[in-house]
Amino acid sequence: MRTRHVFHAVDSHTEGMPTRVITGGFGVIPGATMAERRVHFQQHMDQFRTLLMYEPRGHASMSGAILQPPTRPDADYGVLFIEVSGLLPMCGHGTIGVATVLVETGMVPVVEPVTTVRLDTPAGLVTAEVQVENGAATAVTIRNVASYSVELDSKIEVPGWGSVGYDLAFGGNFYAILPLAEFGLPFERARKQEILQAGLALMEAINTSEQRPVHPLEPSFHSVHHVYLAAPGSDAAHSRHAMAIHPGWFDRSPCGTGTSARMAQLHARGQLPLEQDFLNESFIGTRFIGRLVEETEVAGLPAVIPTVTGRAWVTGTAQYFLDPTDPFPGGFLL
Ligand code: PYC
Repeated sequence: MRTRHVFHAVDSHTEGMPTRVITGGFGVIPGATMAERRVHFQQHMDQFRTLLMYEPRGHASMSGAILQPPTRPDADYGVLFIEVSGLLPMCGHGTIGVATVLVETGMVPVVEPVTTVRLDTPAGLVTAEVQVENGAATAVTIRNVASYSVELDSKIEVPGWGSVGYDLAFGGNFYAILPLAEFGLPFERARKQEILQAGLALMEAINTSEQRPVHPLEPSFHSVHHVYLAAPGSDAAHSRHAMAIHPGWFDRSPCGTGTSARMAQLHARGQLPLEQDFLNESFIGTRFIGRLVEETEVAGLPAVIPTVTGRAWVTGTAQYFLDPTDPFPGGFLL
């Protein structure tokens, strides 16, 4: 056996969506904040993301998180979120996976019945309250970063689909939110290819127009890579959706940052007050419970603080290698 690198991983899934938690192998990534470390990683280290996420070590819907020392004194760990799509400013299912792994491996001091884990993410401090019973993490509630509605009732011309109406919100990533019916498609997994194509076409249209969003406080957070396509009958109490994600996959989980953006959008529409449960269901039928707990602002824009509750399970541990003769040092996708 020969290897240039060894990456230590604890694999998990959150309501069906994988989080490969990289617990060792990177050392400290340069940057004074996790947002700076994210940019450094994008510019100088992206081949390790593709090595760990793409085939043959991962797959076309793979997702993970790299643990780091925190860059701020009020956090326990720093986290970078990696996916086939790139590096996310924040990831809800990933945070639930990380918190579960930290508790179940004893990487944080475990207190029953609730262990609090404070994570330094590129988008800001996110706390996770982990319910613990006999050493097992049974549920995790994250308090997410400030989320806000960017636009309501926007319209854009989408090649092949005509004029499409959508709302846009930030919940740690930017989300276009619209009823799937805008594309005239039924909410059926058998139609997933058309649903995905519609979501990707909308992202492309927004990102190549003046409607491409940029976060007012952090210009490295920009563009729409996620489209929340709501099922018929979805409302502010219970919403089902298919989450189309760049470059071409669906979230298996109900998407924590998408749940946060959806709640910010419903709040801006006057449909979801504070302290009311919001049940958000994924394309495969798994569920998160969201709640808005505070009103705040982001650069003068009205914003809300969401919490999201879900569950994760540890699925295994691994060491990933890179043999010096491996013809695919950055992996590949078909
Ligand atoms: O849970 O926030 C989330 C997420 C983002 C992309 C996939 N899942």
